[in-house]
Amino acid sequence: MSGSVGAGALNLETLARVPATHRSALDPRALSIGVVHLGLGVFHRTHQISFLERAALESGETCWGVSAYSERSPAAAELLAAQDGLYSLRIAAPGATALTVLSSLREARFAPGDPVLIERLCDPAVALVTLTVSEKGYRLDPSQRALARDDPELLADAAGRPPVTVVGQLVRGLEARARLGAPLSVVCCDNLAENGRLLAGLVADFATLPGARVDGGLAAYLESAVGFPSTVVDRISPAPGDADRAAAARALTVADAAAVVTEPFADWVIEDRFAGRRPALERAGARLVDDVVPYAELKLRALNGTHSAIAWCGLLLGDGWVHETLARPPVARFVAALLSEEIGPSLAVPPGVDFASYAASVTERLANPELPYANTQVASDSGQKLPGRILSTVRACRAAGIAPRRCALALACYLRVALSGRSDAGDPVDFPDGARERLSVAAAGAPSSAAAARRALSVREVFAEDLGHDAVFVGLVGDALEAITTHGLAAVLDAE
Ligand code: CS2
Repeated sequence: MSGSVGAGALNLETLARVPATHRSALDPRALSIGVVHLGLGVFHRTHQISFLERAALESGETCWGVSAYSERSPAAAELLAAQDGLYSLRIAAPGATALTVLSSLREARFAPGDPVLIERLCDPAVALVTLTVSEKGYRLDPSQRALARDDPELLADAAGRPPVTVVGQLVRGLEARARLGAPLSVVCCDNLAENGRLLAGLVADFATLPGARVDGGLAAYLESAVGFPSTVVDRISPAPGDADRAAAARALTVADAAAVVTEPFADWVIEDRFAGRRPALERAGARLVDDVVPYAELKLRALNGTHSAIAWCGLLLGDGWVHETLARPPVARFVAALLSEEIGPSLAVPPGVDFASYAASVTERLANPELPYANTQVASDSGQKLPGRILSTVRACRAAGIAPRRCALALACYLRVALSGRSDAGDPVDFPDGARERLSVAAAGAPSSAAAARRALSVREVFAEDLGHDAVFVGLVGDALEAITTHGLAAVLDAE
């Protein structure tokens, strides 16, 4: 990677000027590439890179440097390429902070159409592919856990152009690698239930898209030499801001445009289904287990479900940040009840986990004032996030005979802010979420909140077939939406 962007910027040459306390003990120049990563966002930098860095330090292996690709825009890849892959990770907690330049990111490029990505995927020295492309990045029909078969980009990739979609890139890389036969582990690190199984299904599905041209050898290779372990990833990592970059520059004495910030907590639970070699991730604290499903359900429903619920409440209440919303006693009470009366009792917790302690740690982490997380960031792509985070609890509650009242109130908050685009005080609220338009079209002209809820819940792409036909659930959401619309969320929460 080439690089300096100026004497004052972090890169391999200026690294020597960074105070030793802020440098990793791992020499970036000594690392060779063994990992390909798709989705070069903040979370990759705070999570997988930090596990790989620790694993390399603990094991002494220098063969797990990362070649990472941004997917949506070239911006992150350009920033990191200009810094020779170097960036600082700050860990922020009340009363403690640590800031270190990590070494493991060795190459940063823009994926769509890049032939180097396919070359890397065929390199026998690469044994691991990790992905953090967000729920949206897989181009799913969310209610089906399958590819959206009418997605024009997927169809164009399937017909054989240089791939622009994530699944298209994986398929083309795997197709080429199949000729080599070298094993590979593809590790999905997005917040989706049974994410490895899901991704394996999407890769297989690609060949069935209309007009798809896929090499006949791929299926046998997938079967015999490619592992798709499911995972659970956890580390709260907000989008960094100017103040974070300024703090990094002060500590490092050189500018770091790719600086990121995260919390002390980090978890990576991985199903032990690798194919071939892998980094010693367990030496970095990753947990290798036979079955990730209970861990995934716990994390998606208790942490992410709560996060989303707080964010929707916060947007209606006019708050910018998650910790600010959670500091409101009525919201804290609502969240506690959501966890203890609906999420906890409808969940099969993993062996050895005490749900009440887990729930307490979740609320403590989300309340961390040192790590402001924007309500709009959590609310983005809500339509894609809802099924695993909230609807799973709704279904489990219905099956267990529990009335999902708090889930219904959370969803009503989402519908209220998504449909109105305003806070309760009437201020405009905006967040990117493809489902909003569909829901607005469905609910347009509804004569009452109950009718708006009924129509919105019949949007199959978000709520699947079952929930729109569940009269009890539709009634709960309708009542909650009516109450919020009439009295405002603050009054509704006060009366809870
Ligand atoms: C958040 C997650 O933005 C969001 O949707 O709920 O990114 C959350 O911070 C992580 O999953 C924590 O591990």
